[in-house]
Amino acid sequence: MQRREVVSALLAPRQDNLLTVGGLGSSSWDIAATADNPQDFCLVGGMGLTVSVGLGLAGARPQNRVLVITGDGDMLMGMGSLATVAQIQPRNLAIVVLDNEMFGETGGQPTHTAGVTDLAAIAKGAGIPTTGTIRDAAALQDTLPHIHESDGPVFYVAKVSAEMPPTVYPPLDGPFAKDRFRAAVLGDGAV
Ligand SMILES: Cc1ncc(C[n+]2csc(CCOP(=O)(O)OP(=O)(O)O)c2C)c(N)n1
Repeated sequence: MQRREVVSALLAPRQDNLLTVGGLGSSSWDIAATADNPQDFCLVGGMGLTVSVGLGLAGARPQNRVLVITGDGDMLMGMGSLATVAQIQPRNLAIVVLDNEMFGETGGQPTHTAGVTDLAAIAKGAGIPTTGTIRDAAALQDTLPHIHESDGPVFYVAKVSAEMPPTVYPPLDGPFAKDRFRAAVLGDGAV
């Protein structure tokens, strides 16, 4: 699949109560290319903690659906977070890994998923009840209701091609991005 098509399918049309957390680099550019939405918080350069940030947000905002969209390199660095997600079992958390089997931002070095590593199996083994690997558009359409509505936590790997589409930046000013997200979630009085 093409990564931008996957992220477009995830975010458009968009549910009002959806908050997204984007991983570093490419997944953040994909989210920004879909729309500049204040309910998206993109880590941009921070690696390995995207699921942890999403987990904390899901706990703080049970009235929202939280969708983590990140890359295989980020997920491999933060695999332990899947065990913590499984322990806590947040019903409102969904995780989608855009798996291009490489560290795209840093030049396309192959990751472990290009070899023998299966992130969906790792998530299942960690104790996340709903997991899977999506390989084509039809499977993605079938999976969208689970990502957006099923009791979580849910975890899916979306296999995407190695293409690197043009960069579209989300806000890169950290304090601005944080304040904009807080205001979108909690109201203007929160900043
Ligand atoms: C702690 C840390 N180590 C290394 C980097 C350098 N780095 C930036 S992007 C990236 C690759 C990310 O790969 P992946 O999550 O698979 O995203 P892709 O761009 O392939 O979608 C790396 C290693 C970093 N930002 N932070």
